[in-house]
Amino acid sequence: MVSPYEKNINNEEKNALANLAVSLVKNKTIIGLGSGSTIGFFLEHLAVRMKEEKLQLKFIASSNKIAEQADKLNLQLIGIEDVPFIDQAFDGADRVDLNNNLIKGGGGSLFRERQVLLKAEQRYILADSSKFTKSLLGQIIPLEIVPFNASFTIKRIESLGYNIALRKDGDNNFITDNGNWIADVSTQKSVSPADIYEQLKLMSGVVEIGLFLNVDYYILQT
Ligand code: ABF
Repeated sequence: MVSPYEKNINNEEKNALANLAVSLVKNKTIIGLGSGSTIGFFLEHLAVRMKEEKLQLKFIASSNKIAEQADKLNLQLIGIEDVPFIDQAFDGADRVDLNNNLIKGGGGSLFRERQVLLKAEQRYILADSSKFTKSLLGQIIPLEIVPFNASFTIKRIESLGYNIALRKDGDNNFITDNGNWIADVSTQKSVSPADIYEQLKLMSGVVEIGLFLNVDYYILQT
């Protein structure tokens, strides 16, 4: 699956971020996991700390992909419905602006990531230097859309002046863990992220938008 966001191949930063985040994990808590490569590093390092310090942690995954990685590390996964809240959530982002507004969804897990973040009491976003940008104006914004009548949903989005491309996974449409599609929307610098959110999030057929605005997250950076 091709994400519209170039990835920072500098894994050194991601590892440093992961280690910083691991040091913030509190024992006997429930940890929410975003998806993405940085959280992959976070899990690997946390598994080491858990063994060394015999930490007792339970995990809620925001994607099948990160759940599989947690499973391989023999971490205890529970369902998001099993608990009334999550103590700490750790996640990544594709872009972070000067006001800590985020673009997320490059990995296609934006709906469940937002659910995990919403349920968490403390929310940490691990962002390497390639993610920071002065503004989110004119960026590509991922949308999760329902396949039923999707061509009409796309036409309605295009009628608002947006260019939109269904994200591919090989020759097929990328399918999210919720059985939906991802549409990457190119936006104009003349339209604010708040207006884009307003226009597109309310559109029938759109499940989630990759704009996380005015959020109270701790941004962990190197
Ligand atoms: C996830 O982290 C997604 O929202 C986003 O696409 C991804 C980017 O992080 P990384 O660069 O670590 O893969 O939360």
